[in-house]
Amino acid sequence: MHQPANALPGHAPASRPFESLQPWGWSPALAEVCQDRCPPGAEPGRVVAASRGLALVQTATGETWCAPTGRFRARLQAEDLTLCAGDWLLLERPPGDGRASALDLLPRGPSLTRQGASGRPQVLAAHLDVVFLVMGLDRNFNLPRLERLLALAWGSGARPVVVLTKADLAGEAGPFVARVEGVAPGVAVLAVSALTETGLDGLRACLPPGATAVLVGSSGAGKSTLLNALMGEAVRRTREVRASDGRGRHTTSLRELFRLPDLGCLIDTPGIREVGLCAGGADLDSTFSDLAAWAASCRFRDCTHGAEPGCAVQAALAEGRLDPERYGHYLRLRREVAFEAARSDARLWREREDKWKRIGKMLKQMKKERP
Ligand SMILES: Nc1nc2c(ncn2[C@@H]2O[C@H](COP(=O)(O)OP(=O)(O)OP(=O)(O)O)[C@@H](O)[C@H]2O)c(=O)[nH]1
Ligand SMILES: [Mg+2]
Ligand SMILES: [Zn+2]
Repeated sequence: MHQPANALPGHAPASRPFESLQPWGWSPALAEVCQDRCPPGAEPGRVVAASRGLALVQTATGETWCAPTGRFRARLQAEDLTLCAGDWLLLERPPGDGRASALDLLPRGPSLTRQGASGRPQVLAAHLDVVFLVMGLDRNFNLPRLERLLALAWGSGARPVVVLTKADLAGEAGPFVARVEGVAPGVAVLAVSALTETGLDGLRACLPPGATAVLVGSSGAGKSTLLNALMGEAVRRTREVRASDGRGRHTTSLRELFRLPDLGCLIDTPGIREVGLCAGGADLDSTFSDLAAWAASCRFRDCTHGAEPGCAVQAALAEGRLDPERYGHYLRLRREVAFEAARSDARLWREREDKWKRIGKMLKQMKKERP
């Protein structure tokens, strides 16, 4: 499946160690952190895929499965972290073929985070340079959903790029591109077809060697098909969308990182059913940068752009410069982020109270034992 970066067995040379990980996204910044945190005998590796506490990791000498040590697992649990594709780990390998142990997680760079089903933030992919927001030019085309994905992508800290796939089905892609540009100020929009291989160079240009991107979008958008086209071989299964409603069949089930020949790394993800926004993972100011620009001249600094006097956003609405529908979407997403922030605050408070209750009980118990 994945080609080892360096086919020779054994450890990388001590001078400029782990250089062979550069095509996998290893950077001087990571090397610096690693120097501080890597215990002797341990080495860094990038998570290619993670599932049920196990991670498939690319190291300087090849691919290996690993599981967190008990101590590291406890830390992950305490900090509410789950390993994900794109993470950088420090691991230790026993001599021979035994399974490696993960010891530590290097601080995550830009990562894509959504509100998980459990009400907790869920990191989908880490150490990203680019987020490809994939939408098909068939019945998959849906601007409100794209706005939500844009909020996540901007929140990641990586660069969002909209990829309109299946351009071969659209006839003229120009009008679609223009509509997307209307809701995505400041974002590059590419129209591509994996079928006819048009526009793929635009994607390649976003992914030089050493860079990492993730493909996100709903099921059936054509994410895995794009990955296969860029890989030059079918590494992932793809399936036609249902004829009845044009929806995908959730063909991809695991988030997985691939190294593209002569390019960077690309993480394919399963179709997102619900794009839940969370307070820490979404960035509405960048998503609605047109509104944010007007908001700067509102009379009140904490203007909510509702009924306040001197509201520049309301003025833009009244003068027809701001589309009422876009304003409505903005309000809806803002409410959602505020709700999730409040919910997460409540959860943190509950956890803190529980912790103090436990400590109180422990103290009582200790007093009983040693009066
Ligand atoms: N005509 C045309 N069809 C495409 C293109 N790209 C993808 N498709 C088709 O769209 C369908 C869905 O593609 P997938 O790549 O499986 O979609 P996905 O986004 O990976 O879906 P999930 O894995 O379920 O999230 C398949 O039948 C593809 O052949 C394209 O550029 N042109
Ligand atoms: Mg897929
Ligand atoms: Zn205002």
